[in-house]
Amino acid sequence: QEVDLPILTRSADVNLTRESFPECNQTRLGLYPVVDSAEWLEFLLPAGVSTIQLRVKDLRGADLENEIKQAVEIAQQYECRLFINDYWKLAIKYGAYGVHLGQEDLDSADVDAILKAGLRLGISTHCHFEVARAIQYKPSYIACGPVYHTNTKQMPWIPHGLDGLTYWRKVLNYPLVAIGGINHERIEGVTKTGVDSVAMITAITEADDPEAATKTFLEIVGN
Ligand code: TZP
Ligand code: MG
Repeated sequence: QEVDLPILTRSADVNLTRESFPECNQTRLGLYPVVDSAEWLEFLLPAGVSTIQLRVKDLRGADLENEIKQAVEIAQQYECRLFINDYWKLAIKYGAYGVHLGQEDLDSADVDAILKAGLRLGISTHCHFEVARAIQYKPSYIACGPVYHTNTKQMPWIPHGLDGLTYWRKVLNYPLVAIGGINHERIEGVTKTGVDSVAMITAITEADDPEAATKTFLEIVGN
């Protein structure tokens, strides 16, 4: 049987603003490369990157810990905001700037411990439900994706496109990171939506000249 579902509308007084969430980081993050080794930090930070994420998926134990420790040391040397993906305990242990968590990580991570230790929190989202859930944690930013199709991560989500991103920008007055399939051709359009930051993996790590690509992206997005 078909049921008429109410259309949910957002009234002006439930606008989600930065001011409603004083815990959120007011800093505009700018270009936000996502890399899988500390070595990438050595390479990209001298080029002017000031926000970066270490997303290691293939190391365990001492190797993993070492990679995180090294990355934190390099980031501190360049006063760069380093978010550690997934490994929030190690991020706390080594004093990273922040932690980036996916929705599945939220089930097990101790978000209070992260925030109490003074680390920032970033959360991945892909739909209304996840955005609503993420906001309850009062993160420093919300990552919204995929903006475009990406080969980097298998996901069941239909890309938002620029229209979707413009929508999120309009309804979320909250630090917003765009991610997914963003490259040279697309970065200007993405930046024009007014997002606070543009995250990229392959457009930087698989560029013929990652340093030159990074510098070009920095000119467009800032840091
Ligand atoms: N989350 C949403 S899209 C994505 C992640 C981790 C992958 C982004 O990689 P790329 O290579 O910039 O499309
Ligand atoms: Mg994760």
